[in-house]
Amino acid sequence: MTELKNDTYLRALMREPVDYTPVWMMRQAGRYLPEYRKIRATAGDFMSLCRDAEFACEVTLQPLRRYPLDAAILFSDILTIPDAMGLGLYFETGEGPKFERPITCKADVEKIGIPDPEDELGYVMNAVRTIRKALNGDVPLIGFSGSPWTLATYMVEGGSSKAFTKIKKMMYTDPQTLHLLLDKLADSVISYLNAQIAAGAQSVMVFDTWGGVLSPRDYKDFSLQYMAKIVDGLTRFADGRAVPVTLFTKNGGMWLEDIAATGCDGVGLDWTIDIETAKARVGDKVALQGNMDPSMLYASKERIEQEVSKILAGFGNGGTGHVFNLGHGIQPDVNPDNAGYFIESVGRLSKPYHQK
Ligand code: 1CP
Repeated sequence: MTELKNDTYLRALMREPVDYTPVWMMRQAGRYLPEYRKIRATAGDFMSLCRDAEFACEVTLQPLRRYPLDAAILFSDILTIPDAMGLGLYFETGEGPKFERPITCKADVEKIGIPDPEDELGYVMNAVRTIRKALNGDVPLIGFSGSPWTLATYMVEGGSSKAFTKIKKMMYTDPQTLHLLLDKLADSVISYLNAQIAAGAQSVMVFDTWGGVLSPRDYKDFSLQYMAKIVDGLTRFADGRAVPVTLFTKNGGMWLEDIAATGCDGVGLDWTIDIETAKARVGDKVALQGNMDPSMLYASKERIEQEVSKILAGFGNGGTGHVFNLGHGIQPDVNPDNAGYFIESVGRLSKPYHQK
């Protein structure tokens, strides 16, 4: 068992008392930081950065050197699983991720296997072990994965999408094939996240970035059902303490009760729901993570501070069970000083909510 110097993030997710509201930022390692751009240029491309444990460790730690963050997040990507399944991930400059061999039919789905996390995905586990050692118990390390539905959108569309026509066509014309794919993905995510936990991740988060493009019924059948299977299959205790699990469906505010009912510890919120409303609906069952609009970081320091105050007040007194975050990833053209001001404001303004 390792002694953690700052376990505020883990305590808040388990709804235990804390001295202030912990904070981290989705995509906190990334292009808005000049030191990230420098290492990325040295590595050559994004996947070379992920495949090299020393590089991945360095970029994970960069935001922690600048800001008083309460958690580190593994530097990797959700698309490592489909890549390990043989789909051939590549990045075209300025165009985002693409696959050489997308999934088009049942035969394609039948061909793919569950990747071995210590073999095809061994580079991710090496990064987890390297980062955990380098963190030296300062703050906890968050491991992560995409949700089966979100991974499937990239695998069937062949990359990023706006209308999701290919996967929706499959959903409405050949649902069995899609369910077969989602089930294989759920098994892969369980084995991948459990391996991250065994390698040293102290909390895990599932990103369901595209669950919110589904109708309520389809969300339950094609996304939530598989996230619930994942929650059931995860290691929930390691290294002498609980390993909290957070589920984040972007645009999922309608389904908070259903998400909380999976048995997860934390629910990630985007900015399209008031945290006060979310707390009233599910705050007795789960912790909440969020939920400032990432574009607020373009605003003045006064405006950022005002928004942080509103969100803290919305969550209210007895403020445990809140992990402050943005409602989605930080934008690459944000001024790093504004991110710093945001993080510092959460620490300073949240203390009164936690006085005993
Ligand atoms: O340097 C570069 O050009 C690469 C940009 C980049 C980065 C920094 C990509 C490609 N991935 C990442 C890192 C990443 N991705 C992390 C690192 C840890 C951190 O938060 O600091 C994480 C957690 C992710 C997760 C991820 N990748 C998600 C889920 C979260 C979200 O933002 O919604 C998704 C949807 C992806 C796919 C992906 N990978 C990369 C890009 C540009 C995208 C998005 C493409 C799209 O919009 O469809």
